[in-house]
Amino acid sequence: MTQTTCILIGAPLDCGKRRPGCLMGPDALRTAGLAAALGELGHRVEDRGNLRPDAFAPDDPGARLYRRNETIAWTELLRREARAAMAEGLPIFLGGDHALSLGSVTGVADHAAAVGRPQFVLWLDAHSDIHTPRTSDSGNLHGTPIGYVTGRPDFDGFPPVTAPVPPENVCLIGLRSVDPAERQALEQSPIRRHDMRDIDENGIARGLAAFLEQVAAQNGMLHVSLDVDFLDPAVAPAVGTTVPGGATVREGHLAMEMICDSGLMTSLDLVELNPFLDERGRTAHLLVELTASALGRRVFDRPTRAYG
Ligand code: EXY
Ligand code: MN
Ligand code: MN
Ligand code: MN
Repeated sequence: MTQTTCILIGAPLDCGKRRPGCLMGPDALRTAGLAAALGELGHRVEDRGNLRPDAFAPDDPGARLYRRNETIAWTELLRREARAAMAEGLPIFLGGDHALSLGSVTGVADHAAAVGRPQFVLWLDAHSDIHTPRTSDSGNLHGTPIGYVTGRPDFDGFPPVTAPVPPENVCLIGLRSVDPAERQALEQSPIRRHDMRDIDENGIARGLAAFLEQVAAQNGMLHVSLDVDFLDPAVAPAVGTTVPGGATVREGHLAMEMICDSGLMTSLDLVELNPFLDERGRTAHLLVELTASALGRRVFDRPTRAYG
């Protein structure tokens, strides 16, 4: 693939859920060799270090929404950083839990709106993350980014979403844990969704290829959000929200290789890595390998598949 400027943005945000540890994610990804792997593929790699949010009002530990003020501060910061990085290269957001995407996705969508192109989002996750603060029964904001970026209501105090991602531009792949309120929202939504049964029956390539065709046909920008729990916990144990029956290593690589072949990816999140739960760094290493596949690593070159 063509040389890309990969901008690594560390976001040690750990406020989207109760179980701590994702704050170590950016450094685990660095330790697992992310920059070197991308450099070996011929890309320019710029590591911007770890972000730190501005001061925020203390969160009430007993509040229904967990660490809301802190999440808002991260959202504002990440949105700004994402918007700026989009003008300079391909940002790779090193999480941090999935609340990171409230900021990364709104920031890249702001950029897409500014350049007059539609924004698309590919969400690789066991969960649909489409709650709003009102529907979430856990109060954990890492379960809400799809709700936020598509413009669902009730995100009081959060930055207004001025460039919402149209639900028909979102594709969820890997689903196997969906709360009743999320299921209801999805059933009324044009969001594309592929649960694990769909992957079992049709393979991961079919739904993904159809989505990539849609992105290409509209000259879209593609944000890919990779949650560790998309993968089966047997191969990716370092995540607090394991759900058995996830994607295999091969399905993960095929998805990443197809994304690479499409030439459509313009930004990437690597989220929910909790190094405290890892086994000798194997999950961090797998994320590095998958990212390398998304950015051109191949056993053999193949004729590139044209989309659109
Ligand atoms: N749906 C559940 C909740 O709202 O608490 C679980 C959310 C897990 C979200 C992980 C990051 O993908
Ligand atoms: Mn998630
Ligand atoms: Mn998840
Ligand atoms: Mn829930």
